[in-house]
Amino acid sequence: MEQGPRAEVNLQKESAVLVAVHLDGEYLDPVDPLAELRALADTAGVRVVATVEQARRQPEGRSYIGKGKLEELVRVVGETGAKVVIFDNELAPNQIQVLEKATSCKVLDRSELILDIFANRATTREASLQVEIAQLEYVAPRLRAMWSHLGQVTGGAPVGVGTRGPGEQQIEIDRRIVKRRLTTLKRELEDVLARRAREVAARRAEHFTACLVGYTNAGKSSIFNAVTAGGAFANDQLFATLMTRVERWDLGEGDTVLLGDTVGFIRNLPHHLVASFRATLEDAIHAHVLLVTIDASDVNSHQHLKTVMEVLDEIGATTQPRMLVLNKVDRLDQARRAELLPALREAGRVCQGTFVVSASSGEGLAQLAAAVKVMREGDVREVEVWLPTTQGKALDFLERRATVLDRNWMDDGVRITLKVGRGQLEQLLAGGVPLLINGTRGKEGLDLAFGSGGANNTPARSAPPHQRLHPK
Ligand SMILES: Nc1nc2c(ncn2[C@@H]2O[C@H](COP(=O)(O)OP(=O)(O)OP(=O)(O)O)[C@@H](O)[C@H]2O)c(=O)[nH]1
Ligand SMILES: [Mg+2]
Repeated sequence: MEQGPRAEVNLQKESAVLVAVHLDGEYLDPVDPLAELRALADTAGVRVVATVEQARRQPEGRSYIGKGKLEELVRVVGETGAKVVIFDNELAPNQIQVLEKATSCKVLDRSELILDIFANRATTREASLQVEIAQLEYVAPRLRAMWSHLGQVTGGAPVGVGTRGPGEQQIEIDRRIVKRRLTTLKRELEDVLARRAREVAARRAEHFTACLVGYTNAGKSSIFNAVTAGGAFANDQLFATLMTRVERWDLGEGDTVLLGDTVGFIRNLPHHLVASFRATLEDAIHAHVLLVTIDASDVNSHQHLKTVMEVLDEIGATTQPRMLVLNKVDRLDQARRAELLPALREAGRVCQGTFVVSASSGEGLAQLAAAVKVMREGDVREVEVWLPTTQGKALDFLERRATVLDRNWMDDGVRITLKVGRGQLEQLLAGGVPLLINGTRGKEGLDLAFGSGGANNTPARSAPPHQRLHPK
């Protein structure tokens, strides 16, 4: 059976030509426009043998690159014996077809390459599900014929770029098979999503959660490992982390919060991938505070920050405060620090505070912890709280987390005068503890004592004159 060029190629260890078309008005890495694609190729295990670049106002309709450039590409492929051509740009299915015919090579675009990396990294059922859905949605429409084997796909084995089946001469795509498979996968993912949402909600109600988010390779897992018991895989490659990890973070004086480490973002992240990775990013979406981590030593740090902010908005992580964490500053000398950091600080001014850190040397991590602590506590005030004696756990929580000034035991409850942060009381209320705060029940009492609005540092309205603390 004749095989098309896309059929038998496995990306790992394959030799590839990288192609980048720089379109008018598009962002361009000023130092090395192909650096990120090369890093992605490297991560996928591809051996880069040549690069071809072209500047164009807009893509050529049929083959994306111009006629002369295509001839050059064909020549380079012939000379190097490359098996794969990887474009930095997003290609339409018919363009892929034209390019494959001309070069007799498998042609991929950047999104497919990213999907391939994710497919190879996915180690959990959840990650595999998400990758396979993204691949079916993104890759399937671009292939002319390869789905005959899908009927035999079992157990969600990812239909990877490298495992593509029969080539162009084979039967037409059976879209019904793809659709059926997608329905099954999505149903399974829904279950995973629902379970994960419940887990995250439970965690959030019980603990203050901070989440590291940021560009891939920024050092999120390294920070995570430096401040928690660790266990996250940190490596100098893109997308080292695919699944969220959550650990306790000791902020000092026995004060702990939960810290999440998440999958990294990248410019032009395939849309389907963002959508299907929602489950993984659930922790980020619902975290109390986001630690937006940037590699300050990367020449593209500004662009990275912009991308991260956009992706956060896209996934709906919009309500909580963001803190800007500028990592890897050990790589910057004093002059570079003075030059770079103020500009990054300015670019991240929507964030509540900027922290200059190094996961390697530990610099700045204590300040970061202190700031998270302040954020968690929110506004600290002296209040009187009543809670039923049955709420032993909540009482224990207050004893540990707040400064108790006085306590009075009554028949059915205990009245405590304490200095406490809004955040702690919010946490107890969210957990269903029936508190009276300065004599008023629940959220209303909280707003009267601390000021309404819920955000930290909101000025308090003056608390009403102290009323009866006891409910009766
Ligand atoms: N010099 C220096 N290198 C760092 C620092 N933090 C992380 N690195 C290195 O940067 C690389 C990436 O670190 P990771 O912690 O895996 O980055 P990440 O943000 O988790 O990356 P992904 O999971 O791929 O999104 C590793 O080689 C780390 O050793 C730092 O503060 N200074
Ligand atoms: Mg990581």
